[in-house]
Amino acid sequence: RVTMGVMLATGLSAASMTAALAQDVTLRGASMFDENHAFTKTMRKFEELVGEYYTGDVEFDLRLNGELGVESDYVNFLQQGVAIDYTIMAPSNMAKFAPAIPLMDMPFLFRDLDHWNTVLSSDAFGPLEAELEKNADIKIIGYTGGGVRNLVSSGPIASLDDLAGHKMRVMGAPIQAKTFAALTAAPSAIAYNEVYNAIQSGVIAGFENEAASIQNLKFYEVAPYITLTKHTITVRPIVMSGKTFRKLPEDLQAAVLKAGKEAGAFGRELESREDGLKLQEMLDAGQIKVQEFDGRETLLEMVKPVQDEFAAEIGATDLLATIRGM
Ligand code: MAV
Repeated sequence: RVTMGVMLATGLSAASMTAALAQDVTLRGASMFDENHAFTKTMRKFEELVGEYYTGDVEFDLRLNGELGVESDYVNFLQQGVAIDYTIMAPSNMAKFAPAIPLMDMPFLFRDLDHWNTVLSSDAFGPLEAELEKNADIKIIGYTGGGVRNLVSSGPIASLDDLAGHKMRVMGAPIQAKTFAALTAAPSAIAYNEVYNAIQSGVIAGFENEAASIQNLKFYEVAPYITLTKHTITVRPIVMSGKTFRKLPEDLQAAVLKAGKEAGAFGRELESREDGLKLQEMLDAGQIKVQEFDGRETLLEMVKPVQDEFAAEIGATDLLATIRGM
């Protein structure tokens, strides 16, 4: 770290001293949740690790509880380089800037947790990251996630018959709506912070989500039925605005990349381990009713053509084949 003393001794001007001092950086992050959610814990880990790896001064200002909105807002902020510098985000919430990115969190992409782990520890998603950087100027610095998404609804859904015409909220990527439409449900894209009210007022009968978030935002109060379709194991990039990243001193950039990668690994282990426990906690507390879905294998067959069509549309047929073959 360059100190004033060093600068004086080496004859640096007052102007460059001011410039060096002004490099003290504050990075603002956003979470839709409180301190107990795996995403918030992962961002706290990221902050801690950056602090460890960077010798300069860097501060973090993480805004919790959706103070700065939801992911569909965050993606605009990051793209414009305003309001926030980093967050954790569902690929499907970045679709409007990068049409290929929702392949990462497409339902039924992963067979199981092993497959998910294998894909995430490879560089298979490289081309999708490149598209995001080019189109949205958003940089993926790590991957967290590991929650299993299930149907969450105000009434029971036991089988395909109950799913027919089921009014449910999906994330704003076209592939999400197409997938659930292929399963005969009636999906609509609604902002995450409107879901609770939409269910409560009967506009929709449910949505789909993972245990950590159902618990943190108390969705069970309006939608206590969890149907174990286990259709998605979440992939959640830790992202930074390219506009922020480029402004950072080089050694801080290096610290951010290293910390992002490691915080991601921390978050994946945490959320995948806690997923079943959180379901059990809600069950024990009498907050949810959990049931199996009769005919999960059929769902897989129904969505495969939709996946193939989407991959062809975004020029990712080979990539999808590679991921399926891993
Ligand atoms: C969960 O809270 C998370 O997976 C988050 O990343 C998503 O944006 C959200 O669900 C959602 O369904 O929009």
